[in-house]
Amino acid sequence: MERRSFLKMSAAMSCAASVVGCGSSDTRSSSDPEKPPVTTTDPQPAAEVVNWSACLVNCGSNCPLKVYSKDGVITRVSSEHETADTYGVDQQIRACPRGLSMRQRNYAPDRLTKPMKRVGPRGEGQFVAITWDEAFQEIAAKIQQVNQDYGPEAIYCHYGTGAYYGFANNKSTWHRLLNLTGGFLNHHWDYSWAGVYAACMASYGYQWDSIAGSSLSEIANSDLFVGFGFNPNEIRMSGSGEGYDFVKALESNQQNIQVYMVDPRYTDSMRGLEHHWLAIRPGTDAALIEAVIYQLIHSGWVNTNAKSFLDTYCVGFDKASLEQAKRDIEAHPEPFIQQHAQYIDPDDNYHDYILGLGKYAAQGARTATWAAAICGVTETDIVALADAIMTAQTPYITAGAGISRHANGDQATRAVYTLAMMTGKIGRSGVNSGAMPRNYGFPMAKMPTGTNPVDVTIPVFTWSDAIVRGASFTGISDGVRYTASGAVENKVDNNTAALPHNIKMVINCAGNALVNQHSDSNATAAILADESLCEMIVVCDCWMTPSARYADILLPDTTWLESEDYANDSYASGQLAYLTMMSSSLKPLGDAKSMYDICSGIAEKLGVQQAFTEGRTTQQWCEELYQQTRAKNPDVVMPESYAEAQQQGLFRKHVPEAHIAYRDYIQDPLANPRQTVSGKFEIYSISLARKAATWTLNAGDLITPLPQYVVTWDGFEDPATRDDYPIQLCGYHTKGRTHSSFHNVPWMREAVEDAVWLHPLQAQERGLTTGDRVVVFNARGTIRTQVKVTPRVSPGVAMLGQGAWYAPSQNQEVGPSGHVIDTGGCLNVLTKYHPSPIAKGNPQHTNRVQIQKA
Ligand SMILES: Nc1nc2c(c(=O)[nH]1)N[C@H]1C(S)=C(S)[C@@H](COP(=O)(O)OP(=O)(O)OC[C@H]3O[C@@H](n4cnc5c(=O)[nH]c(N)nc54)[C@H](O)[C@@H]3O)O[C@H]1N2
Ligand SMILES: Nc1nc2c(c(=O)[nH]1)N[C@H]1C(S)=C(S)[C@@H](COP(=O)(O)OP(=O)(O)OC[C@H]3O[C@@H](n4cnc5c(=O)[nH]c(N)nc54)[C@H](O)[C@@H]3O)O[C@H]1N2
Ligand code: SF4
Ligand SMILES: [Mo]
Repeated sequence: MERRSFLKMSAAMSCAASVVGCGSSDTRSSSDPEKPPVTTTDPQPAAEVVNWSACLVNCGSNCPLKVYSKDGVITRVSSEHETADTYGVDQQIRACPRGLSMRQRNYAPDRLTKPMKRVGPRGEGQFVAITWDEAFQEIAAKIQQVNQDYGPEAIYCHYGTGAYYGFANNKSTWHRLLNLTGGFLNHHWDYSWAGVYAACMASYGYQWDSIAGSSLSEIANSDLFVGFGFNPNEIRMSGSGEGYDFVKALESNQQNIQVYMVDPRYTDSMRGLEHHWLAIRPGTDAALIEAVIYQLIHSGWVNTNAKSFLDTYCVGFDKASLEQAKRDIEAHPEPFIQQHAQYIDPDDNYHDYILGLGKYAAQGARTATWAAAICGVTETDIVALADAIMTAQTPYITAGAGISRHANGDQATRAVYTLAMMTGKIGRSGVNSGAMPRNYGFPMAKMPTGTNPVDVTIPVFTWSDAIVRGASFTGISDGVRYTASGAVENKVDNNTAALPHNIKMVINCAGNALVNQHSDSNATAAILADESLCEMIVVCDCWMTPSARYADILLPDTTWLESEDYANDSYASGQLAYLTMMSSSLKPLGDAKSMYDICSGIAEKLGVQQAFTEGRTTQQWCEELYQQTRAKNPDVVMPESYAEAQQQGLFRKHVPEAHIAYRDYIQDPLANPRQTVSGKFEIYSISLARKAATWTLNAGDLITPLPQYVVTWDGFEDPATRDDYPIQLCGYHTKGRTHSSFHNVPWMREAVEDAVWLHPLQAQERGLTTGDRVVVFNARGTIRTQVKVTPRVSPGVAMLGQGAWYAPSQNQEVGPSGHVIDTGGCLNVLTKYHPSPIAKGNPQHTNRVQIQKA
């Protein structure tokens, strides 16, 4: 892309984002792009060549990129634009501005070019260059020593979503290596969806049903759309992404659809597409939903319209339903299921809970008046939403994962599922279960990782605590699980799983979740800085990120554009599937090596190189895996060899049939039982009833079998923090970055400037106007950033895009919290390390803060 058109586009994007001051973006955008290194003095200019590569960041699309270069140096990066661009036939898989900024990212001044070893105190960022041989030797020696002194459970391979290669990705390489040397501690869940998975297992029985809702294209057949924290136009921005699918489905809708969006922020997924924006307070969706359901029950609508659905397909609506479930489970032939009967309390049913009857008489009814005071949505709007749901024949209800990344987010997600059940219409065309829509990926072969001799995993969010006290982690206190999965998922956490040791070695590859993306950055940094706790940290990245500064050994990886590999369309590219066979004409910067070559080098030092490589080079593996991929896709015309496929670059596949959630179960519930304890949809989760009775919870946490709104730490109603920190601060995934990725690209910082969004009421109280420098703080830390005053956020709420790079003040300036100010504006300086009650997931959107002029 031409520099000028990029600037125009970034200016347009800046205005669309309504960040600060977009009046004169064209003239402000005067910074020159990075100068790529000059590698030739040849007076005869080299010809420009083009290679297919891909953007392998974690936004769910892996857009193909066309990389133009001369003599091994990138000249420009463009997108796929060869086709006629007919939606659903040959639509262009256009990259967003992040992918298109890859030239600047590739040559960023903070690129890592040599293996390095820490010299100063850990975290201070002082390194010396070492040879690859020294790096391999040190890492291999430490793997052996930690294995001997503690055991393989003390070697933890961390989460990292920066490089979705088909071949040399971090799991295929590092997991394969470590499985050959005694094993390692792995994690279950991810930072994205931990609470969603746990919610889905409790309500619908199966983790992966959480991303198998009805296809977005089914919105075309729907007469009501209700989205909770649903923002595909900022989080799935690819030409093949869900954002485009969503807009197209609305465009082709002939059902006079009404669109309700429930979000504390007016997002780009609205822009007038919505009829109603319900500006909710973060963390209060369950209260809103309870009041909507109160309208459904109290009006008699449920009795007439949904009761037979609830009786046939669900457990827990009323006392009779739970009494029946108790009898059925007492008579169940499988002892594990049978023992759950003791935990079922028929008085704890949803009907009584919502109407404030029986056991819940003292609590009172969940009326619109009650909910409005909590969630900030007016009574009138709550009643109108309930009316819309009662009128609709084909309600499509869905939720993004933002609502789950909260203190009680597991249950907020269950509340959405329950709302979908209460409509009594799941299984029809146009209707959804509340889950995220199903997407299709291009089937692709990967290098096998082997079997991990370590048979326990920890919830991903708990790794930092496992460095401090992992040896006391058990299944019932910290969510440790055996590695069994699949049909027994509801059973695996009812076990005696325990961790034998604290984590002593961390391998962090293609991730910035050591300090930046994990919660409570200041406290986490202190844990990492203590060399007596974690004895070695290995980081493999392409740039000097905040997490890379905490490395003992720092390994420079080649970038996507420098790699020979392949990638599919990842996990959120809607109903188009594709495969990019990547090639490169670039000279990798410095001594960077691929993850495959890095792990192969370590494998040699550990005497397992042959087993690791099976004697194959990268090219040979790609050829082998290409052939396997080809065999998996007989419907796609693919050339004979990997090399020819690299020339062609891109392979597409349309997925013909839309998915309708639970159609099979609704048609024949006995033949298609759910994997819940009862085999049905559970409004009252029987496995949660067991957990509520048997788990050891953190102070203040609560597990309820029903999806209840509860008052949480740092929530809207939290009595402990609401006076000192009167503003609710909620994060979101900004289009200016993918998490922390692309933060170091000046073009992107210019296009979407970081700013904390604040409602005019709170701004006025503080004398703040757009562009003012502010400090945002709570008991955990202080960040400094700028403010954007806008009615695009709920009153009393501040919103901040997550992922800015943690940068504690170099001259040790201390903020109102008593901590060194983070001048980078990293949201995680303010987030709490407090795993959610059920999933033990990351509640990073639940925060309370104070904001002042800096
Ligand atoms: N541009 C961009 N795209 C991305 C990413 C990125 O960083 N940048 N990250 C990718 C990844 S890995 C993931 S997991 C997904 C994340 O996608 P999501 O999990 O959907 O993203 P979030 O931005 O956290 O939340 C979505 C919306 O929920 C709203 N929200 C937050 N709290 C609440 C609440 O309590 N109630 C309601 N009703 N709404 C709430 C937010 O304002 C936001 O608009 O995005 C992916 N795509
Ligand atoms: N406060 C708050 N925190 C959050 C979230 C939130 O909503 N709020 N969201 C959470 C979610 S959903 C997620 S998924 C996580 C994401 O957390 P991460 O998985 O850490 O994602 P990124 O920040 O994108 O980091 C990717 C890393 O990979 C590196 N990288 C890129 N390309 C390559 C490569 O080719 N090779 C190697 N070796 N490295 C490469 C990048 O430089 C970067 O350091 O963050 C979580 N953190
Ligand atoms: S939409 Fe996602 S995969 Fe595509 S270019 Fe943008 S960040 Fe990369
Ligand atoms: Mo994520």
